[in-house]
Amino acid sequence: MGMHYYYCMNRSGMNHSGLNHSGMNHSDMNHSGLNHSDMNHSGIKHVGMNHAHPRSGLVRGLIALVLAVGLSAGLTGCGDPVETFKGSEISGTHLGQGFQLTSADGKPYTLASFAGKAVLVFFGYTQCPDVCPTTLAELSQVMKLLGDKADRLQVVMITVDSERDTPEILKGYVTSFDPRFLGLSGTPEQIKQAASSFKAYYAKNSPVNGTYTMDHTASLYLIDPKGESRVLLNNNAGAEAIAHDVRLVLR
Ligand SMILES: [Cu+2]
Repeated sequence: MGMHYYYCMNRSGMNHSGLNHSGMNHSDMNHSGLNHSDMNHSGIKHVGMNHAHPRSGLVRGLIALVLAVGLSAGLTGCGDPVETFKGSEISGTHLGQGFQLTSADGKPYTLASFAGKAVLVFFGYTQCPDVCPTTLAELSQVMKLLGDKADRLQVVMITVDSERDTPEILKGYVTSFDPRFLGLSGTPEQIKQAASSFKAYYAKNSPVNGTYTMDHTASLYLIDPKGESRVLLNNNAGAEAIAHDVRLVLR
């Protein structure tokens, strides 16, 4: 099963073109027409660079395919289109490695804290007028769709607005959508580091009438139970598509 899985990864990993079109499209970057193209492109390049041996991967993938066809019966998997991620594959990018943040109860978290679970990470803030509440509602729907498997998924919202989002406010906000959701915060420096580890963007807008909004990347990052970043999903991908990809990384 392990080997089989590996080949599946390589096969989907070969399709880099998907990232250019659906990976981090600019609608993800919501709120205003900022130019994020540099960041987007570096993220995409990073994906490509990490596939250091595409050719040997291709050869091995083909061998696996021949073996799978030859051995045939009983083996489902690589050839089955149902197993393709709905989001964009980001395996090998190691996005999110190295962050250190804190929950409302003061517990420190890194990606390793979630070992054995799939993790859906996104950046946001509790006073967000539209994108964040919509995303959280969608993710609470994902939890329902997953049924028993929801216990193997951790949804994590990382605040980009530590100025207003105290750990308690953040916790109250995310758990109002699902009591299992986790809000993570940290010092401004830790949040900056977390965002940069995901190649995520955020910025505070100029205050209007005494209040302000934040721009932020709205993509969902799906991490597998081994702590590897696997899929980048649009925040509006839909609960079905998100649940599908979560099930896939939980196999
Ligand atoms: Cu938001």
